Amino acid sequence: SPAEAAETYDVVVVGAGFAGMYMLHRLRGLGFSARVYEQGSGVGGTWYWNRYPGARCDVESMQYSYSFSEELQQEWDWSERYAPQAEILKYANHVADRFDLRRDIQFDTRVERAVFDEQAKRWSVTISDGRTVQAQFVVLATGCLSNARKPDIEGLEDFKGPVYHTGNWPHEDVDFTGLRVGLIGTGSSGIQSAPIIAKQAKHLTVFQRTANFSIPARNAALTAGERDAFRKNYPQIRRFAREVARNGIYAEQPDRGALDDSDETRHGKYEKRWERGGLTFMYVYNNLGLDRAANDTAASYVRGKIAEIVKDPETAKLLQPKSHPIGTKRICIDTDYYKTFNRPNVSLVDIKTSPIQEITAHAVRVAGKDHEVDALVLATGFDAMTGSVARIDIRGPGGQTLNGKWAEGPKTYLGLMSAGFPNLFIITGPGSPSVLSNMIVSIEQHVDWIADCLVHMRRHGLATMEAGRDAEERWVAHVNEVAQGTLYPQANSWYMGANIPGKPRIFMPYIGGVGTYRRICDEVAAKGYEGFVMGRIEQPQAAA
Ligand code: NA7
Repeated sequence: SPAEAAETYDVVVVGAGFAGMYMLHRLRGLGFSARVYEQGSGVGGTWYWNRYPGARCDVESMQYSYSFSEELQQEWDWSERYAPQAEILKYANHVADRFDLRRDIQFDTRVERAVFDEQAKRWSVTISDGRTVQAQFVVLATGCLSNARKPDIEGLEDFKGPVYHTGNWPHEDVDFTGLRVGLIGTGSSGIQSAPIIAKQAKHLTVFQRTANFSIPARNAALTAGERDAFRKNYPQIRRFAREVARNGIYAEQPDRGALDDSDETRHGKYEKRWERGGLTFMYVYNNLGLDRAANDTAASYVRGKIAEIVKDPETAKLLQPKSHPIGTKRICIDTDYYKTFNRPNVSLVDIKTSPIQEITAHAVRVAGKDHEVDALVLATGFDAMTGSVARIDIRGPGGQTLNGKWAEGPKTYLGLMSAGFPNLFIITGPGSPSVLSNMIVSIEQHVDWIADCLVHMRRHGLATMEAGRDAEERWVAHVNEVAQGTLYPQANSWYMGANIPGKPRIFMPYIGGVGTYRRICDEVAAKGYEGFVMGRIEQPQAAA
């Protein structure tokens, strides 16, 4: 039959970012046949697409790196405390070469469709070159922030100059010299790119809907001594990141709440953290994400800093976030963001009180005023966590679509599988810590768990595995309950799907912490994959 003639693999992996690459490496090591399809022309995923000026990881480079290979972590030299995009992409390419991954990756290829064949108990996967291949398992390594979202602003199509999205940046250099640039969006991408664009452009106009909190990165070159300190202690550092730290990042863990300290002591601690820079600003106390009054102390400290840095009081006021508790929208890490607004060639336009009316051939119109620009940069974010999965037409037994099932919000068991879709795994999916963690730590945990699971199935002659409906319901309720115990759902964030018109408001990632989550996943596996439903390979019926 044609189906039998088709290429067949044990596993099809969708995406060759950090998740897909490591998945491939593990599968090969275990003797599974695997094929990876990647829509980009190279590896790296997020770091392949997000080439905007200033793109940089906000997790320190010595920790935002694979831990699965001792040689790899000992031999790679990160040059800075926070790696710039180009260096992370170089690292991804180095990994692909070092582990000879490319021969099993087909680039420039999208997975369009995956249909579960109930008879054969395997997936038929249709790819953009028109072919259909068969696989017992499909692993979605599609990334959480990979579906760039263009805003629905009237007239955007009529704009005569170039329009760039930070998440889909051209591979050739973009030069803004002499140009008036309009930047829409002030999340991480806008905040990282504004200072660089401002230095180049004739004028930069930043259109801000929601002011965001940002902490200075204090990026610097890494010294050989700093690198060695990490390398010598990697076993402890990695273990701590996996098992103890809530977010998969090795750092001191707070042991007290913000209100347990006097005003003066607290201020002193915030000062120290601000000087040190980076994400750990938020980990000075253990209740900033839980208690509004505690959170307010950190929020008002940062608002004070903004007022100190930004000279024009009106601009400073606009830049001070007021609509959400600090950290409930992903905190930003910047280099000279607030200072950028002291430059004579930078202006800030509030589009919260009066939204952009329309974009014309040469301008962005706000409150009846035309702000003339020659180029537009959209730093408007992503259809996060579910957007890339939704672009694939996934059909389980009985023809049920994953998009249909997730219409009211994504439902998974452990973020790993969704009931009704056998043999379909998701790496860092909704319902797992994913975007609330050091992604590489979460990726490695998921890949290892999936790899162990496939070995278990092979050993026990199991053909299918699926999330049980009850287990899934309980997990969804638990994810929701844990989120409701925090301040996070108070913000209109992409964690909540709030940035996409019409997307259901559900807090998607699991906020219970990376260590706790790992223990839960390990216990489930130890209990014979409790909550999952396994199907045996059927004995062939006697032929009639
Ligand atoms: P984000 O964090 O989603 O930020 C997008 C920004 O664009 C944010 O300021 C949005 O305002 C703004 N936005 C989105 N749509 C519009 C429209 N239609 N009009 C005006 N402004 C708009 O994306 P990033 O790329 O910066 O960062 C994503 C993650 O990548 C980041 O959290 C890190 O984890 C790395 P809003 O806040 O919705 O009012």
